[in-house]
Amino acid sequence: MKRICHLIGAPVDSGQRRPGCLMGPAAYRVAGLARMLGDLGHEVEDRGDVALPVLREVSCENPAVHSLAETVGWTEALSAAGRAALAEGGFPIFLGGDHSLSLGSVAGVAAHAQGAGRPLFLLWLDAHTDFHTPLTTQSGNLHGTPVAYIAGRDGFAGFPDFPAPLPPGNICLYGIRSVDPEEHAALQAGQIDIRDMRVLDEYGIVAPLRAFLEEVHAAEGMLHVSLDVDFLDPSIAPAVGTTVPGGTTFREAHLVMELLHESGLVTSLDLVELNPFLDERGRTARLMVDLVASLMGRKVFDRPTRSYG
Ligand code: NNH
Ligand code: MN
Ligand code: MN
Ligand code: MN
Repeated sequence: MKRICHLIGAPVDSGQRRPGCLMGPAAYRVAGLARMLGDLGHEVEDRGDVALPVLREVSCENPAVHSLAETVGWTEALSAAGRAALAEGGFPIFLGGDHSLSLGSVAGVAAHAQGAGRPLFLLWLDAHTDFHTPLTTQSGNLHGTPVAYIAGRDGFAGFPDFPAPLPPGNICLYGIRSVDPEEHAALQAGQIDIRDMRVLDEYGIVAPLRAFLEEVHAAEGMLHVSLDVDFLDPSIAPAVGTTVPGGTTFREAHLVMELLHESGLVTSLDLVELNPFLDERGRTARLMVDLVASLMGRKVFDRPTRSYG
């Protein structure tokens, strides 16, 4: 299926403390993202980088939290950008930027889905669950919070209300291997699907993902995919501030992307946490572009596969 890809640069660095993610959008452009999408037959509109609006003063009871006003500013600006892209019939691809950008990208997508009367599903490809609220985070890094915001947890004073929070059954956290105690307690109490590495080791990459995709298909849902670089094993993707051993391999990650392509269900995408300052001659940026190629239809042979449509 030919898409109109809207590239939305999100040079967000305020959700963590290791400067460099702001260079992510430039690195994806240098690595040839637009050319690759064009070669696959898609239309590409590079909307440039979103700018941070004038900031309001916002405060938080948790003294550990930093860069709150910036994060709220990015949330509002990126939400508007994502919503506009979908309203124009585009397929938004957010070029991050750290994972706090998903507070905005998913809010915009959720607003659109609500208007269109379609349920939204979320596939979170990450080593981490990002299920803190600003009140529970110990690191104070707000890139660890978007899933909680999307699920409608309390504690986001100062942020816009999340439009139509996702029911837990619509969220799948996949590739997980690092969870903080507060996140663990909150997730233990809820019903979010957690496909941690233990599950993927036992059942493989395919079955747990297909089960989730079947649910999206059955509900005629929209599907937002959020791809954190640390979903990948650090040996193949070193350009990230929070490496965690035991991540997905090159082929496992591509297989996830290939299954997503075949499903035809994905309607928006985040590429997050790439820190080009930590990269080795651009290899992580190039791998991320390569994974997007698989998600957008590149394959070795075109043969009939399982279809959901
Ligand atoms: N859970 C940790 C925190 O909140 C780490 C989050 N870091 C991430 N998330 N990279 O994907 O600080
Ligand atoms: Mn993350
Ligand atoms: Mn992560
Ligand atoms: Mn489910």
